[in-house]
Amino acid sequence: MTRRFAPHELRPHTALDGIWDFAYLGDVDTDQVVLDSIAFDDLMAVPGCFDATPAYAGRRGLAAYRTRVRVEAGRQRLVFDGVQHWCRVFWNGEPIREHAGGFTRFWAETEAEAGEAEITILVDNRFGERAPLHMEHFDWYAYGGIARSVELHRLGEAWIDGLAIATESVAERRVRVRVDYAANAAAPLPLVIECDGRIVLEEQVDLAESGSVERTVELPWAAPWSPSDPALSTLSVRLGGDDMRERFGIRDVRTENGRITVNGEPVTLLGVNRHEAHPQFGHTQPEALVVADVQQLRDLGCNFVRGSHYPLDPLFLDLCDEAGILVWCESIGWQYPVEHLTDPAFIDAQLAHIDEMVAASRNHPSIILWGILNECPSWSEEGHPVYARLLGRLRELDPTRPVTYASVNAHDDKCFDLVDVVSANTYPGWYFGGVEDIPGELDRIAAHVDALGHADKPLIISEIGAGAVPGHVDQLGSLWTESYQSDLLDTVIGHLLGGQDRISGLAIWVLGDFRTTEQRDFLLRRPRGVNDKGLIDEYRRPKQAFRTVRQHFRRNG
Ligand code: ADA
Repeated sequence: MTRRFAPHELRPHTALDGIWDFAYLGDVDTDQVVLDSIAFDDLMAVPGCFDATPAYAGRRGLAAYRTRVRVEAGRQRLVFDGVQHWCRVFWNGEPIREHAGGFTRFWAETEAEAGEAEITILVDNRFGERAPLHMEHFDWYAYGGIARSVELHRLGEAWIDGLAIATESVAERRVRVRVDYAANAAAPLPLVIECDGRIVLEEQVDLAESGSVERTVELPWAAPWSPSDPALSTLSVRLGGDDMRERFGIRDVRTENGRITVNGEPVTLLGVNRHEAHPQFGHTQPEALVVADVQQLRDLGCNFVRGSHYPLDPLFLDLCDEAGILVWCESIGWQYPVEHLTDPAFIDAQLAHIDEMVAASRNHPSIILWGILNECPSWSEEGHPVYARLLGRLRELDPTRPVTYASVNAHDDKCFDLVDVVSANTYPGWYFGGVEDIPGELDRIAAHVDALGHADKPLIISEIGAGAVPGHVDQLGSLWTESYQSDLLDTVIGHLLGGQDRISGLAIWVLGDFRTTEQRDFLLRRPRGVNDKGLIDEYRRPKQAFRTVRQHFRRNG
């Protein structure tokens, strides 16, 4: 998997990205599939989304991927960075893991003999009970496949499962390091922590069969990370013969007096929402695409991006760390119905997904906010305990970052008491009212949130925007023209930056156009089958609004 630093120097590992054997099996019963009888009659790129390729465009069903790899004897760990959206993993024909939910890292383990091993993955992009996090009505196309990278790791007598690096004091350059490990047997082993090439801790630790070791280290040479000066450090942990490295930044995020602060400095968030989607690659993010997207974010003058509506590609986060772009990272969700939200299987799947999101992304200094459940029933009585549980899990896993969710209707929300940052999606001038109603609506949201008793919490407009069919213009500047979208966003930003100081963050909906669901009622509201509220189209060509937003953001950034 392409990262901007090497996560392991000692641990033997092999990238399995490349061209795999492929078979599209269709709408079959997964449990009836006999691996030996699968005719692998095609090839597929890994990472890649099979239903974004011309041969399988739009198909929903089961697909089989197969590759072979030579291994040395011992414990093998297959690391998947994201498979859409349900899979069963086989090692030499034996099932070793099932996983539900796309966009997050998970692994499958087995003990193996030396020699050639055959890895087969059944990947299902159908909707249903097996993948309760993904629903057909979501306003984006749920592409399927091994969408992110795959690696094979060989584990020894003891191994590191994860590192959690949290700033304790920016002034004293002090960080807390937690090493999660597992071992074949309880035993003492040497632990070495090195940062930026300097050894900061060396000791012998008594390991149990699994557990965590926590230590505090000071890094006096390390500069703090901030949006204007995104200084990064690399920390390397060696435990016996295994190692893991993470890149991080010393920084502190808080909410104080209605503002988000980074290292004590209030920030005004100016940015966009971004989907990880492309007509040719689906949810897969080729390096060239990620680099280009970050270039466009920088060109726009953004200091903020909301990863709508699922956990983000690790390379994108690496590049945001380097660019000093602040990130809202959220678990998957889009207008789940109340019944879905209260289903225990769904809640378990969300909790597992949140655990995976935090484990994979927690060390990125660019992430300043965790989010959940975009536009779900936070207006309902049933929603409150679910929001409390999921936000509680986030706080438990990571008490260092504020938590939020994007409310579908701030005027009728029942969960603002549970968050650190209040976030409201609103579409004045598009789904209701005209452009002239925008300032009043934004002010009304702010007044309502304050009246509820949350005046001390930062307030973000987490979505606002208008559709624009690329290249469409008319004399009237009517709906769907590039000029209507541009005028609407000009009004939004003009108001937010024109003297009001209650709302301190904006994520425009959306950076780029993207394909929506196949559901007919939705398609009738989405010309070309595309959500075209992008500042750029799905091939990243700028619309008029891109230039309008850039002028504002650059002037104020
Ligand atoms: C919602 C939703 C977005 C998108 C948007 C729109 O606010 O959160 O994902 O669907 O509406 O374009 O209507």
